[in-house]
Amino acid sequence: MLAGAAVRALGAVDEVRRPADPQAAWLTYSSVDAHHVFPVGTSVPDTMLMLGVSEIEASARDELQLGLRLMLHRVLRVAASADSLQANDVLVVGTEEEIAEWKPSLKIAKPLGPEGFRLRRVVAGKKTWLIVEGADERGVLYGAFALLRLIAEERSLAGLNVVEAPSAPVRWTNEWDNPDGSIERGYAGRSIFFDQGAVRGDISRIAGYARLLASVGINGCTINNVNADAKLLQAENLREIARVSAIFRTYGVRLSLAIDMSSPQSIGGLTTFDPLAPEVVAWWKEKIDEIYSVIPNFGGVVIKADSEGRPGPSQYGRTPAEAANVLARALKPHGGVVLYRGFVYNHHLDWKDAKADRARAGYDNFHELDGKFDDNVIVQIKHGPIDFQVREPGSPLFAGLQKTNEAIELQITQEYTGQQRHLVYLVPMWKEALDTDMRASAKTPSRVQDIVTGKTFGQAGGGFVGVANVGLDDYWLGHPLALANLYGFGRLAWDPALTSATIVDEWTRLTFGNDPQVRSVIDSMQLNSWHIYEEYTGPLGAGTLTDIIGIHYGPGIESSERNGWGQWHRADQDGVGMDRTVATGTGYIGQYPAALAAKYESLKTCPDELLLFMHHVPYDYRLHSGKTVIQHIYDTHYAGAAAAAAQVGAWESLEDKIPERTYFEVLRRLRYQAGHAVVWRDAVAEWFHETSGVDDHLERVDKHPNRIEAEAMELTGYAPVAVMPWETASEGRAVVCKGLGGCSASSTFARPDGWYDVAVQYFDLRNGASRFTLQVNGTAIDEWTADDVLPSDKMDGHTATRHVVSGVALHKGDTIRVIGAPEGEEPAPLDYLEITSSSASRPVRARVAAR
Ligand code: GCV
Repeated sequence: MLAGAAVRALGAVDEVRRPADPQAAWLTYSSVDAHHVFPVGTSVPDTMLMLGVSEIEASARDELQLGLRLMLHRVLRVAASADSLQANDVLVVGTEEEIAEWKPSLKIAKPLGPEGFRLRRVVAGKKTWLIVEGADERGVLYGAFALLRLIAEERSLAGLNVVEAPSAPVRWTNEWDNPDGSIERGYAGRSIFFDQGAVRGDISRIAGYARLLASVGINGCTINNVNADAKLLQAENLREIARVSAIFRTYGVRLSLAIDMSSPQSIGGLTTFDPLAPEVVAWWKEKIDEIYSVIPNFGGVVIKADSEGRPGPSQYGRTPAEAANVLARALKPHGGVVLYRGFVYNHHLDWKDAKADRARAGYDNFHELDGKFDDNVIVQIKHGPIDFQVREPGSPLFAGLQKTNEAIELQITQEYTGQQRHLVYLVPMWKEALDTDMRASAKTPSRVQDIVTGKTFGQAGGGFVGVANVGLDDYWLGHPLALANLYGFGRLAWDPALTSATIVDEWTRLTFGNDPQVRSVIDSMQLNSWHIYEEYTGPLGAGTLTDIIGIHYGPGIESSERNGWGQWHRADQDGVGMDRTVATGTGYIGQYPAALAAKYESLKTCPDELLLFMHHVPYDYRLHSGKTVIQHIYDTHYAGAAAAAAQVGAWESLEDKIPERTYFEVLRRLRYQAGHAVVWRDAVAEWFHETSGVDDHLERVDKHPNRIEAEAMELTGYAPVAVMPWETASEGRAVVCKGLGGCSASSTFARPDGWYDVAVQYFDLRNGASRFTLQVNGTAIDEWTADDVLPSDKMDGHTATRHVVSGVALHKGDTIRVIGAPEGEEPAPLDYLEITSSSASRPVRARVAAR
């Protein structure tokens, strides 16, 4: 349809993005050098011709106006109609159909793929048209964002000719938000959607989020936890959810809901939720019709069933396919889909059974159902067979379903990868999964990305789901640099062939500008970060050696053993690793197509980085690298912690080039991460040392010449206690202060005079904010409050924290004292001091004393 007028006010976008507002994320639209974008012979358009009037095209128009105004300082006039168009330099925006209707000569025979776009610059006599052409309305919006990205990157538009379409129709995020406003595995504040049991009154953050999603081509968002609360399907809640959907709609994002399979019983009042019972089938149909009556562009439902205690069809002897199809048939007339999660497993496995294996569950539960799912059902499969560990192989289920739509589930929220306190750019990890060649077909490529985009088996209804869990935090995900993961998820879903380096460089440029130093430092910090994190956490595919049955954050090496959850690494005094071979193990490897199974089955060809996922080996087993397994564990943990520390210096080199607030937000986290990496290093290295009895060739493990244990200091008020798990405190012990007036721990410095860095290792519990003061000869040289909100109220691997005071002048015989003042339920717990020669070039002043 040709647009006559209908120009929506610019306000909507302006409200979302205020200058220098972190909420703008990568849509900062900083000024660019117009000469790069419009080189000699070209000029910046001054007029925009909007050929369509839909809500989504209006969003495209607003975005283009905003972006050009901020980046090129050009306020675009919107032409009232195509007929009245006088200007020579025009930005033309519309769908293929609208453009062909406006100027038939511009029609290109080959149609764009669904949701795709074409950007081109056409010169016709005196007229120059910069054309944003979409296959449909979403394509127009995606084209607008793509053009703005090119401008932000200062690319020349002189020969503009770009044609793109997304790799797959499903490009969704899942948000694990609960109606009470909490977010399961969310690390960035409370829900932007819900509060106190219902949709929030203030939903102002939602437009900003939808805009970010659309800017990278995400077209769906499931707003509630897969551990779903059935009451969200009640009429009054659906009406409220419709408010959210109306905002999403303007950015082409379809809202969807996670559902609880027992809803027909729990909120519907039926006596059963057997998916095949006629009254249950009727209930779902009616409910889905009701949803569409209030949310006309509803995307569909996500189902977690028979998993981690959730109700499911197995209760009635029904299969996931039978359950999924009931929903699929109710959704079909409306164009909705079912995402049925392949994350179905028994969490009461017998850990003593050497053949039991959680990794087998996805394939075992779904493989036989291949071909039994309706065509609007998509099986949503986590990228690895366990649960978002720091390293896993691609799930064999990807190749196990050949007649079923599949979506890969990637986790943007860093549940097992540092919870947005540690910098971990996840795109390289996702790329490894997506690039894994399943060797499932001799004729067609069968990388995981080929399978989920339908190229291998022709099942083209699936795609990509990213568990985002953004929150009310200004930076959406907590860590400002973690936004590269949300950005990267969208870009990969659009085009999984993009490289990790390309994606991060785009993100850096859009977020921080085109300064080469900024790009090079941030890109390389991000690109190295996953490897660094893996080095100091979970080695060789053993999994993240964290507190598996709890919060999944700090080290907790034994927690995965001797329970039914099946995240075992099976480390004992003789060796480590899960034997998943066909020959002697759980048989998991046999779930892969033969060629890939052969590679994993043989120790000769199994890649080192997956060794302990696939095999159980003795500690002196030699890797392809030539190192023994145990020495590799020691070396990588030391290397990883050192590399984490080096990230701090890299970031500091950008001090003058990053907006101040963001600079300090990141710096604080990197410093914390460097300290926590030492906690990880020591916990893992010392646990394996103790368990294996094998010494570190480089004599680092369990040897800390610069350390002064708190329990060995002269204590006033402080009392020694044992810490559990033992490996999360130096020597397994710390001291706590029970006296309200404060306690102190002192030591006489016995080393040569010089400049030193003093690291104070303590525990920062969630339920208190103790004060610490560091004194030298009675003069306070630093003081701080342990007021971080780490995810535990105990002394353990989650709360172990380090505060470093750099550049302290110490003389032999000085008295070093830590004074701890408890607050709340936190007894100012202290673990040790570590005093190392300082690299700092300037001394600290006695800040506190001088005040
Ligand atoms: C939403 C893991 C997480 C759970 C999560 C589950 C899932 O087990 O720890 O919090 O539940 O995966 O993906 O369903």
